[in-house]
Amino acid sequence: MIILPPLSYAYDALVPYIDAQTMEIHHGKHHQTYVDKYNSVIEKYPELSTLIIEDVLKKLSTLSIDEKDKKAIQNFGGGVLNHNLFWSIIGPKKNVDDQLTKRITNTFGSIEIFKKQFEEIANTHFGSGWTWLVEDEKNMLQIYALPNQDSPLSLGHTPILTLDVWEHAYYLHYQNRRAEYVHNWWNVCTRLA
Ligand code: MN3
Repeated sequence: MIILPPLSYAYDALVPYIDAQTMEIHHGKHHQTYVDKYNSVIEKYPELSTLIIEDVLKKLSTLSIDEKDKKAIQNFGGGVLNHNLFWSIIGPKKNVDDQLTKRITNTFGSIEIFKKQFEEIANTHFGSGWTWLVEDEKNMLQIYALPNQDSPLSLGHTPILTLDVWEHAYYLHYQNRRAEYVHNWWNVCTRLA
């Protein structure tokens, strides 16, 4: 049984980039629903319910369980973890990760180039999903988008940064202007300047 982790900042802390009502519904309703639904599927599998979600998702493809439940674990377990990471890398105050900045610069050329590529992938992803900066199996940084609540953990990759591009993440304030949301998001992403 897992519980919804509280945010370490107030719902209105990210204004004007993310509005308070979006934050309240996104954390209090959407994220809570993923927690509840994950609990309801995982309780059928005592051997899985003792594991942390990261470990469940890492071995998801090898599990011999009902396919419908496997899909539910992928969707709801991913939904829980993706949001946990998302809330932890945004906030009202910058807490820049110098080592990550250096790695990104070495890989992509500059932070500006990286941000441009990340935004491009976020803006062109069709439908619901997340944009990811991950460390792949060769310890290289990669940017890509995954649909729905799919987690890079299931590909053997380690998530570093992630941006929620489901409409529920931005629609109240930005409506269809995803690119504006994506561009403004850097202001609240605490890990990069
Ligand atoms: Mn979301």
